[in-house]
Amino acid sequence: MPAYSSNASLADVAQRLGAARRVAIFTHAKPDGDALGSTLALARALRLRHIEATPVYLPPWSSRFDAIVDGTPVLHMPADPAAAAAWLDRPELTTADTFAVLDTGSWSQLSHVRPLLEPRAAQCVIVDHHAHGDESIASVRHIDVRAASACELVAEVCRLILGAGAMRELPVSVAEPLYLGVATDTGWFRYSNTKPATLRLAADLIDAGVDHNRLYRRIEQSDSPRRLLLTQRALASLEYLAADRAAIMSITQRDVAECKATQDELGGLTDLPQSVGSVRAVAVLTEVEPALSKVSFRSKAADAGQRVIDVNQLAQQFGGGGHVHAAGAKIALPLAEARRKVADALAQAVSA
Ligand SMILES: [Mn+2]
Repeated sequence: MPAYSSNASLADVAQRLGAARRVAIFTHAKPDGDALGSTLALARALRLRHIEATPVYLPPWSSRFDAIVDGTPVLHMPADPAAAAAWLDRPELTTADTFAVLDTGSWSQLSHVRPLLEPRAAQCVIVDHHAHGDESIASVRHIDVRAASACELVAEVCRLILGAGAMRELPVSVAEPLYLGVATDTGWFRYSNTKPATLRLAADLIDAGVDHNRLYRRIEQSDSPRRLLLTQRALASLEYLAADRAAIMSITQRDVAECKATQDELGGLTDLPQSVGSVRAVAVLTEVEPALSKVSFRSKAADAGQRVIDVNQLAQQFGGGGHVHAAGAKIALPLAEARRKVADALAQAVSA
């Protein structure tokens, strides 16, 4: 695995971005709350300093985030690869003097914008909390795997850019997306990555005026009726492995079609099997195409005397990656075959 580490402080990053004139901000494909929150907070902080900053989102986009974006200028890249390639010629992108990549540092997550970013590495800044990535993307990098979310790091960058004495002095327009990332990447403060500093930052952001329950309703309580039907299909496919120590589920394209669901309604299904006491790790597969499947892995933190189940390692066996307790991969196999291979690897991981 090539090296992926910091060569700059958050103050260096803030100084670099604060000196820019026009900034294009990128994050991983299929943005989650942390990806959206970190990019939106940075764009709003820079705009308050009269720097033209534009977040760019790679599909698929979750419509529940529209209420969070709330009029801030953002760009959505077209899903069609040919259209996406032509789209990269937009002046907002080609005339930017600085590029920021947040909550990822991996070409595999940025493949559609690689032709734009690769020749501009000298003008590019990464702020990330993932364990693996490609240093070649950016000449300025701040990578901290101890951070529970990219927003924990970007909060400090925003504070410095705005010259705020404390986080609770941030404008609410910046504090709100930061809170979104801090909350969602910690499973609303339930996951093992939640630290005292995470909760202190969240408290400061609420002091800054964030309506945390409104955010919770927008993000966690806004599913369509179809989504619960899809959950029913996933549960119908549930199987326990290795004496109930792991659980696996899968969703077919037919399930998605029959429930009239959309791609962005597939996330979060990994939470359900983790409600079972004996289950230590979970895999959920989705059929992307007849010969392409996607798998999401989750594992619970180890209790005293238990071995850590590293799903990042498990995902790497399938050409993917992520974090110790949350990772994923794309597998070029039909769903049934992918499910058998994942089941074997998962059973071994929780038994070994
Ligand atoms: Mn993140």
